[in-house]
Amino acid sequence: MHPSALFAVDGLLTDEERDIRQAVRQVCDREIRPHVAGWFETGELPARELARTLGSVGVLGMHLDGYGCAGLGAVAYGVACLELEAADSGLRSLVSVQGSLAMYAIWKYGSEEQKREWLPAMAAGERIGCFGLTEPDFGSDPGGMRTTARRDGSDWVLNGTKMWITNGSVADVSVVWARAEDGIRGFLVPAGTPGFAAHDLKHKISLRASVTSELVLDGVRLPAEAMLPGARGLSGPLGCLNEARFGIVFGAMGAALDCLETALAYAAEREVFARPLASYQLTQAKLADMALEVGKGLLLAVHLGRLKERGTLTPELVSAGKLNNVREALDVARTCRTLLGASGITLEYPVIRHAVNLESVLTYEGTSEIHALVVGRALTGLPAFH
Ligand code: TGC
Ligand code: FAD
Repeated sequence: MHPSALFAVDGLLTDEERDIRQAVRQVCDREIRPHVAGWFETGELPARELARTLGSVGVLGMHLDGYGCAGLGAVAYGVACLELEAADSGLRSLVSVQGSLAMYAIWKYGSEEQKREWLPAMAAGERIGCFGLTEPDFGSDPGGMRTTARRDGSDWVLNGTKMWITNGSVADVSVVWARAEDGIRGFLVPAGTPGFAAHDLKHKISLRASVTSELVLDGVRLPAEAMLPGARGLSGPLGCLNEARFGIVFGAMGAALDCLETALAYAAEREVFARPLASYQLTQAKLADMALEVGKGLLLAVHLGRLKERGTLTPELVSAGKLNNVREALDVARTCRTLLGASGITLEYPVIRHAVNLESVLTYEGTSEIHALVVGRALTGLPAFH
């Protein structure tokens, strides 16, 4: 039995959602799976080519309406994230940052001109975006950011450094959050603007099939129209994070499912003490526990998706979903790794790649501790961040 069949989760999807899931899986099987271990090993990703491929199947900004976007539902977007992350978290990251962070920021807070200029090309994968919130000294606490936006006549001048930015050096446009006189504001910084530079961060041992960069803003001069008019305060960037975190609730279960499928197949083939590994009670207990966690995680993801489609999904629930599903996916990946023995540490199987990727997923888009504190605040009414 396929692990996701245990809880009959497929039956909760519409025909359209199942078709989308199948279409994304086919693209991953054709364009990503044969190469992804190699990209991970070399730490090099053909991001531009991949963006075009992903744009051609319509997954970039697929949950947004208009401007070349498909306007699909939350669960449809979720199952696409699931299939992408079953291939590699880095691919889901590319899509999350493009669609849920950069495009969403423009779609939600941008002017009509900004939307028309950027969204259709970004949906097609012709242009890439990134989202610069984190700084070297302010990750969990973005409200402390030091990047500033100062008025000079009608222009803006930006100074500061952003750190750990996915798609940074390949982006045509960076959505940069900076402190202005009236609070935190978002700015669209086109690549090549004088004073702007992006440097890739090397020596990662997680999320290697993903571009991660530092953004340097040294007196970057922008016209007045570069500011996103609809966002003021921390609620601007945090509103985008809700979108991307939602995709991860599904995505993490994709990585977990890929590990579980690999471990099931391996345990059926591998003989230890003259019997298949799968025939031992200890193995079956591990497999059963993992199938339960994946099943529960999928049910939670679909439930949150349906709430989002009804407009009743709250940030606390998104935090609960991200906290649970990433934590459990990482646990599943580590347990699957044990079932593969020494083979589990090689890139011949996807398991260790998923496990080390999920270490990043546990940290970005709000660490597990931050999400626990968000849920804790919702339960007690007492904020414990400071
Ligand atoms: P706090 O006082 O709670 O709130 C400040 C303002 O923000 C509003 N707000 C939210 N709005 C929308 N959605 C949410 N989830 C929101 N949470 C808070 C809040 O209502 C308030 O609005 P207003 O109008 O009253 O001013 O803020 P705080 O400074 O105490 O911080 C709260 C905390 C810690 C939860 C928040 O700072 C946080 O979430 N920190 C984690 C930062 C984070 O997740 N960074 C991610 C960077 S992007 C990334 O990692 C991309 S990875 C690549 C990929 O996705 O693949
Ligand atoms: P810190 O905030 O310094 O946290 C260190 C530890 O302290 C963590 O365990 C944390 O949970 C804990 N901690 C923090 N506050 C508290 C508290 N109040 N109580 C208890 N414990 C606490 N950011 C972007 O803006 N855009 C991107 O595209 C992006 N992509 C990323 C890609 C990768 C591969 C990675 C690894 C990160 C990316 N990030 C991005 C940054 C990411 O969002 C931050 O790393 C994350 O928010 C945590 O910030 P930090 O690393 O500064 O850790």
